[in-house]
Amino acid sequence: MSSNSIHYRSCNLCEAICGIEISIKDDQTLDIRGDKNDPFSRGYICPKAVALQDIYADKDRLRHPVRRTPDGWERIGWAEAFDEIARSIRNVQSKYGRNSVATYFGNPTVHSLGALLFGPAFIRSLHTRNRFSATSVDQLPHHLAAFLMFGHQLVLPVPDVDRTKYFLILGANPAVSNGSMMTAPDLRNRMRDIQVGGGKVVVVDPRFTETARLADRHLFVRPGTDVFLLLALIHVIVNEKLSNLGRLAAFTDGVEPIHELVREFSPEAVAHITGMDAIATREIAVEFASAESAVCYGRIGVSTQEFGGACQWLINVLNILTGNLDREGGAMFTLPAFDPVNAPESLAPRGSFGRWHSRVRKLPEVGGELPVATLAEEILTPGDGQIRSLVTFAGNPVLSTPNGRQLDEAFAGLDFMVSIDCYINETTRHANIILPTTSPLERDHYDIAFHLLAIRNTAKFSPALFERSPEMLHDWEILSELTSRLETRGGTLGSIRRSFEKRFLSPNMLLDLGLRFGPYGSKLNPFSNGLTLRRLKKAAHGIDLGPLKPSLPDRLRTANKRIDLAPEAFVNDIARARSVLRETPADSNGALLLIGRRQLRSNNSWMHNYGRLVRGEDRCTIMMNSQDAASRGLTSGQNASVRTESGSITLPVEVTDDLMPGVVSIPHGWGHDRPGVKLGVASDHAGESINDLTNDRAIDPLCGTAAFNGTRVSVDRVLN
Ligand SMILES: Nc1nc2c(c(=O)[nH]1)N[C@H]1C(S)=C(S)[C@@H](COP(=O)(O)OP(=O)(O)OC[C@H]3O[C@@H](n4cnc5c(=O)[nH]c(N)nc54)[C@H](O)[C@@H]3O)O[C@H]1N2
Ligand SMILES: Nc1nc2c(c(=O)[nH]1)N[C@H]1C(S)=C(S)[C@@H](COP(=O)(O)OP(=O)(O)OC[C@H]3O[C@@H](n4cnc5c(=O)[nH]c(N)nc54)[C@H](O)[C@@H]3O)O[C@H]1N2
Ligand code: SF4
Ligand SMILES: [Mo]
Repeated sequence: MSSNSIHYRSCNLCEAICGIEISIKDDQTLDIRGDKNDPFSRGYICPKAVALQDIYADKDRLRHPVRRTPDGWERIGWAEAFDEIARSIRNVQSKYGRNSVATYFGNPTVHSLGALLFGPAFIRSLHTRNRFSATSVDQLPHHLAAFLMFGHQLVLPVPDVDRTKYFLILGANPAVSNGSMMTAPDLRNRMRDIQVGGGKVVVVDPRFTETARLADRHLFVRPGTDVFLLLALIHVIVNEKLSNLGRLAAFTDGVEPIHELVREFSPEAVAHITGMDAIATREIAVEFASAESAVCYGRIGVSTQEFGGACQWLINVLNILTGNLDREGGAMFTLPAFDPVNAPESLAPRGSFGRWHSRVRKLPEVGGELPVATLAEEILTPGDGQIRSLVTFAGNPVLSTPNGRQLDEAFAGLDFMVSIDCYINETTRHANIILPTTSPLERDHYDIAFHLLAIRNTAKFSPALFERSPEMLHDWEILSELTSRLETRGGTLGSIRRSFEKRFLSPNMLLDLGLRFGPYGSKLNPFSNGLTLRRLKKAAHGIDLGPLKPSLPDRLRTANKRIDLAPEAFVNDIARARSVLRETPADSNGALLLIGRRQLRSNNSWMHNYGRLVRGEDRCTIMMNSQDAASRGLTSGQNASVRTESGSITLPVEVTDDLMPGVVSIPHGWGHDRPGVKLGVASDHAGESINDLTNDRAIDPLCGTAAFNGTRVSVDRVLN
């Protein structure tokens, strides 16, 4: 415990980065509250923050490296573990080539300062093209659109929520998820403020969500068809001559091709595909274009579908054509104190697309990685370049990527697997060695990623609350050790370098450099009062650096410093939408369209082992509309069998007209009853995995992102 008995930090569990105040109670448990003096989160927290202490105290959390043996897991020392890992990976690579080793980095990577700073070098040290991450089941379309339009995959527009007069939300439920690719703690109140200020919030979602309840208007859309809605909105804006780029016109190319592109996509022409009323679509287009300021924001609902890439591109196009990019109340660019956009390429590359392709399905790399939807077949398909060995870091792809059962089978056949993770879970149970990392309260933290996506310019440093126990290592120490062992420079040189790095290249050193040379920094000038890590540390509640400011064309990283509104890859991709428009719709044959949903007391697959978060009713249910339930003789509480070509699961039904007819919803991240999982509480609340149903072949063919939304399922009553 730090000398001060009240401790301030940010919660690192989701993207909202809420400020928290922690004190230790007499019984040694922690009292975790919202920090009212955090200028950004203003005292807001969700129930997960309180569970930060449960992660720290969880007896299932690994506290030393373990090795899998025929008789179960055995404790091993760090040196032994590192030796064996380096030797095994080198063996596989010398036998089968560099690409025979793959990496998968999961979501908590982005919530760890050390992992973000030391992960890239580790991945490079393996010299493999088989790099995977949760990005390709998540926000990859945002990066591709940013790279192709603005010249850098991290030049990401963020909705200026606090000043907008019209907030159009597609496929996001920030009232539960607390926002994503938009760091905005307490979004519920921020949404209310939009309304109080005379603005409007409109939600388009196949479910009448918790966010939709707070909005002025909600419209159902058939899953996977938002690209048609977006094309129709732009069609109306172009046809009604409502387009007005304002100052963006001076540095935007490709307006004409967009006019051409949307011609045949009138609201009337697409209504049978989207299921949306054409008049309502026209109204929204006109309102959006005429609002004093407006911003369209789309998230998981529109990213993880067959047109995910095109959707994120068209969202930018809609914002740009109405002059709402880079203007107050529109979609703006954050200028963080540690600015990854100006960091060295080795840390934050500009981006890339299609430089190489996957071996089996020939899917393109995006930003140096391949779509995880192809990982299983790259392991299971024999031949040159087959993946034989895998390193996972903070990821649980068995539960979080499509067709998880197939991946389970693939992992079981690997020659060697190592997981850097805190638990023995559905994925890591296949590892030969698991290296555990310290938990959030044991490490210093700064949100490199989320200060970049924040709706205000802010900075906050979170010191560790607890000393880590001497036998534990931080994630960056593990990554750094593995990097130096795997790089060819072994021997004495390697060990000198290693000890130099450990002393001088800690995450805090790098952070200090990044802050000093960032946009608010002091550089190396001792007389400057610019930002340094020392100054940031003094501001225990964080620093507010003000509202977002217009920054174009400066912030663009395209070679000509202009926006490309119509990148060829995206424009060509609309050919697919055109052919759908011309097809006669296929009969659904009684199939329903499956979508996901997030839940407040959950966090992807890994927070179900904390009693306070899982108590109460079973949350892993299939929600369905009353018509669809009735026609199958189903009522709430009964079990339904849900089937696809990937597999089948059985789970309780929750009948609700919050869902559009023809659509069903299952939360992801459940399914903890696989053999060998060592999660006591989670196994008692196992639920079923939606990704036992999803299909690894269902992707956005443009960029390989998994197309979870709109999976066709059949649902039947189970006679119990
Ligand atoms: N069907 C469907 N599937 C989805 C989604 C969906 O909406 N629907 N959402 C997708 C999205 S957006 C995401 S981001 C992915 C998430 O997918 P993943 O990133 O693969 O999975 P997580 O559930 O986040 O698992 C995190 C893992 O990190 C470990 N961990 C936690 N903290 C730490 C740490 O500090 N260090 C280390 N080394 N390990 C740690 C946990 O034990 C766990 O094993 O799931 C995706 N899958
Ligand atoms: N409590 C909690 N918070 C989380 C997480 C969590 O697991 N639990 N996960 C975190 C992560 S990793 C992420 S990436 C973010 C995600 O943040 P969000 O994107 O806000 O997450 P979701 O709640 O899944 O919202 C997606 C919405 O899309 C809708 N949808 C599904 N298909 C379609 C479609 O085809 N079209 C449209 N228009 N809508 C569709 C769904 O009904 C749902 O309401 O949340 C983060 N925050
Ligand atoms: S909203 Fe996210 S950051 Fe805020 S307390 Fe909850 S989990 Fe933590
Ligand atoms: Mo995510």
